[in-house]
Amino acid sequence: MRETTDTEKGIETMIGIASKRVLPSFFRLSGSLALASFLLLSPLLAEETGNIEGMVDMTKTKELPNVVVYLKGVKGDFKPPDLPSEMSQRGLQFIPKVLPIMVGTTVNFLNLDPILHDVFSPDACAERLNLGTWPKDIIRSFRFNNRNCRSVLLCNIHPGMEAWVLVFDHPFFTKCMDSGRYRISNIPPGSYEIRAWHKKFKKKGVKIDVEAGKTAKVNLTL
Ligand SMILES: [Cu+2]
Repeated sequence: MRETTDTEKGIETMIGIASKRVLPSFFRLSGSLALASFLLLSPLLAEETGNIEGMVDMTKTKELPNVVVYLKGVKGDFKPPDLPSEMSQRGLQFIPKVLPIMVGTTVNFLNLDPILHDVFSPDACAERLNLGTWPKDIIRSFRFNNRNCRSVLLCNIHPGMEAWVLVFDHPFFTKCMDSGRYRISNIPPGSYEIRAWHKKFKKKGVKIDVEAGKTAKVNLTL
C-alpha cells in the first residue's frame, strides 16, 4: 500500500463504493439467521479438522503458480475475510494473474503504472464490471457477489492484459507453489471432491475423505 495522499483518497473512494454494496445485505440478515451464521462461523479447532496436501503435475511447469486447487461439496456458511484482496496493474500486466477469493470479498485494483488502464470483465460472475480508467497509485475496487464462478479481467487499452478471479463460497482453496506443491488446511471432516483449475484445463475431481487430525495426500494431474 502506497502511503500517499492520492492513495488515501483512492481508499476513501473504495470504502465509499464498498460500503454502499455491503451494508444493505448485512442488514437484511434476520436475527436467527445471524445467530446461525455466527455458530457456523465459529472456527473449528485444529484437532477437529483435517488437511489435504500434494503435488499438481502439468507439462507447462511455468504455469503451476497460476493453478488453483479447491474443494467441491463443502457445506456450511463461511464469512469472507474482512480485508480486501488486491490485483494491481504493473508493467502492463495484472498481478496476480490468478486470484482465488471467497464470495463477498472486495478486490482492490491498484494501478502502479504511470499510464491509464481500462479494466473490465465480460463475465456475469463479475457482473460485467467496467471500472474505467484511473491514474497511478489509485485504487478502484469491486466486491464479488456471485459464488462458485470465475471471471476473466481484461483491459480495453492493452489486449495482452488478462487475469482471472475465481470466487468460492468457502475458504478451502489455494494456489500452487512454483513447485506444484499445495496444501489446504483446517478442513471440516467429510467427503469432498478436490479439483485443480487452470484457464486452459478442466479436469474431473478426485474424491477424498478428510478425517480429523489427519492430512490426506492427493496428487493431481492437469
Ligand atoms: Cu491496460
